[in-house]
Amino acid sequence: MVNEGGGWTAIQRRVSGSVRFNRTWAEYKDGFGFPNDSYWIGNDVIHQLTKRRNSSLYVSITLTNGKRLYELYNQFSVADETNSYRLFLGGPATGTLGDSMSDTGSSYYDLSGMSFSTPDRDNDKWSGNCAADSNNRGGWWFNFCNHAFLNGEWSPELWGRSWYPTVTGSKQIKDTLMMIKPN
Ligand SMILES: [Ca+2]
Repeated sequence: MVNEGGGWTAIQRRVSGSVRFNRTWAEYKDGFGFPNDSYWIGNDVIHQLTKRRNSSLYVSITLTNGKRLYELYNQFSVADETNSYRLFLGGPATGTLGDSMSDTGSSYYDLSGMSFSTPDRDNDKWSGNCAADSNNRGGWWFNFCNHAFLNGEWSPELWGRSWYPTVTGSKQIKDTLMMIKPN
């Protein structure tokens, strides 16, 4: 578990292509990767960390030009496996990325309330499987499908919509980070 200081725990980090994110339900459940490299902490751990207390979610994306963008959500929690790790995200969101997860302006892309999907487990609202689609190939709380997605294959130019519309043509991405903290 990675403590970023100030009580923050990193649940996701991408800094290179050394760790694949095209993984199964079981792998996203348990987590994978390396704390000081790229990793997913694991859906069971995220649930345990957020089940009792209100938590905040902080997302940051550093672009290849060095510019770092962020978004902060004041309410974040993930249900247990029985409930398919359903996401709850509350606002208002603040930051420089813009809200591409919770209130996108389109009910097709709002991720709050969505179950987690992986390439081998389709829980999304689309007729296909967003997690297995060539634009994505990774686990996430897909709807129909997404305006935000940070678990795609490296390098990021392969990601369909990493953080639409602020970060498109995703080859701009140098690294990503998702952290949580109890409120
Ligand atoms: Ca589907």
